[in-house]
Amino acid sequence: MTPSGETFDIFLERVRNLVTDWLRPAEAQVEEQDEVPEHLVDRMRNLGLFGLSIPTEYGGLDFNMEQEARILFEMGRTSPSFRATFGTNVGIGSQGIILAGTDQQKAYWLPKIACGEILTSFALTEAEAGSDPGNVQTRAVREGDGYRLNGTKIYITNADKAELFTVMARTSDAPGARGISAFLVPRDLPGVRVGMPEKKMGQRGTAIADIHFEDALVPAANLLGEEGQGFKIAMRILDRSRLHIAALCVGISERLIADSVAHAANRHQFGKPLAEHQMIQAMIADCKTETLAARALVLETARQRDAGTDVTLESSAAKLFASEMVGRVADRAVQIYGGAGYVAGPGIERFYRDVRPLRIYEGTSQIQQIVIARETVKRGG
Ligand code: COS
Repeated sequence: MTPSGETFDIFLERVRNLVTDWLRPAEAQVEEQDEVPEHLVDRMRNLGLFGLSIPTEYGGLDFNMEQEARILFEMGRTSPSFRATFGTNVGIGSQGIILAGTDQQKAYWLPKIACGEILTSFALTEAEAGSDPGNVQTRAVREGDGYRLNGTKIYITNADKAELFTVMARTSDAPGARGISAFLVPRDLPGVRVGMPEKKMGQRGTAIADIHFEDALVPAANLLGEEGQGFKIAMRILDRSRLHIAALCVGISERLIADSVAHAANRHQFGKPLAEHQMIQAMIADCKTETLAARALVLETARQRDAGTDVTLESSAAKLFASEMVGRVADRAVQIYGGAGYVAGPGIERFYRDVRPLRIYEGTSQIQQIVIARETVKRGG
């Protein structure tokens, strides 16, 4: 039940309608203007999407991971930039507070995050630390009742608009992961500067930008958890967000299959619809089979997580499989559409570009393979 007494199924129906009636018709506009229109952000906000994972006592909907995955399946059926508007608030920008925040930090920040009053970002990546977060060079040096923060983060999603950053910074010379701490850094703190959004391959409408910390004095009360726990906090945030991204991949794949099938039914070659040509059918069959497998893996992992099981391995497996899978599906969709898949009109080439970073952010496919292999060895099979 949502706080307004709706069942989850009714909520899901409302998400589906939002996607069909409002978001899909605006896809070309978002692409052209590189911006999600504010009235559509308002619709997502009013539905409660910014706080779907946040406990109800802080104004969120407190949906579990399986419910979140089902919402992502629906959101995947449109431009991933819509999902990105609230994705950081639901996951990487808020989960540090939920996992390790003090009562005061939770009470102060979570209500603003849940209702979408503020946007949040997760600031881990640096020039020499992306896949290797143990090498974070941003420094937080203890000074009086705070920390002096210096360093630069790069490629930070939603940094252009976010008002709160979860920042990983080095607080000691302890080797690798052990010297890293997590901080809540408000954007308006003197010494915090956000760079210009990057020009990028896809996902227009979502900005990624640098954040520069130049002698920013962060109050000690903004430390998340204890000193030296930042790496583990980041890993736990990513464990969760990898599953969130995997669910998004499934939704996008389902959209691409629906579009491809519609196109294949309507376009005729050699006197019959494309859908009746066996080589096209083989591509449709592969897309569908892999998507069903990814969907099942995501849902099963989400259920296990909701039951309290450690799903580090399974989240990485879901992210690896689903993000690689949606890349193949987008490639086949272009192939099924032929020339129409290469030109801008039907939006297939846009998805082809939009799905590419899914194999990179929240951990590359190669990082997921490392996690899966290590965990498998640890578990003995
Ligand atoms: N949950 C909780 N703790 C974890 C963890 C997890 N998922 N993964 C690792 N840890 C802990 C380890 O147990 C270890 O603790 P101890 O020092 O107490 O033994 C500590 O963290 C360091 O772990 P490890 O030695 O395995 O760290 P590595 O530097 O070898 O890195 C990987 C491990 C590769 C898994 C990690 O660096 C990673 O996930 N990298 C990708 C990061 C990423 O996704 N970046 C994308 C940009 S952010 S959008």
